[in-house]
Amino acid sequence: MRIKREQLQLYLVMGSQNSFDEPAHVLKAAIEGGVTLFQFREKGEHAKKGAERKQLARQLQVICKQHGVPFIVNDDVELAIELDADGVHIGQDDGNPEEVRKNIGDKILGISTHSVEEAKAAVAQGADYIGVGPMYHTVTKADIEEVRGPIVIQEIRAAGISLPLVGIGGITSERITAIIEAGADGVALISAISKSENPKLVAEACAGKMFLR
Ligand code: 3NM
Repeated sequence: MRIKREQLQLYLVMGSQNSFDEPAHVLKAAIEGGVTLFQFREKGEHAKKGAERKQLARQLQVICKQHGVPFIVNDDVELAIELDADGVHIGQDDGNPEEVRKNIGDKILGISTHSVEEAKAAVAQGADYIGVGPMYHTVTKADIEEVRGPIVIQEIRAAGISLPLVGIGGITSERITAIIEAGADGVALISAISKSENPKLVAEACAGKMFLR
């Protein structure tokens, strides 16, 4: 087991484009509030590039290390290897998972899925956990799939897939219970925490919803 289910309980995904405040401040506060896993997702129109992007990744990785929170890199296998990150998270269009696994060896591999079929494929491809989304409508990601909600998680569990799993997309603290009850081990959030005025308080509220199963 490269990742424990408990580590997926409250998964913060963030890049500088997602926060008004310094990402380092947001991350520290969110970890204090109970975030258990972090994904560096510096992506999109306003994302940092090159050396600046790498510098931010290192800064956030240090904060994660100081608090014992695994640091996952979105998409960029090369960066994950260079920084010796704890893992990589890839989407359906981000390259061949088997190849990624070969390149990252024993690091954590997360795969975004949207259906039972994709979840089955992710298991076969050696994912350590899957993200399932979008749970709800979100403006954070431009190219989201159809919103079907927590029912997709129920379908994945009913198909016998027991892989560690988080729901993602439009999740707020009020929506966590439905996702956990559907069979998720945790939730992945961006804006509810990263764009909050008080990330620590929001993370605490989210963490308080996690001890249900
Ligand atoms: N992936 P927020 S939805 C990064 O459906 C991402 O796979 C999704 O941001 C998917 O918590 C999403 O602000 C955005 O809604 C999540």
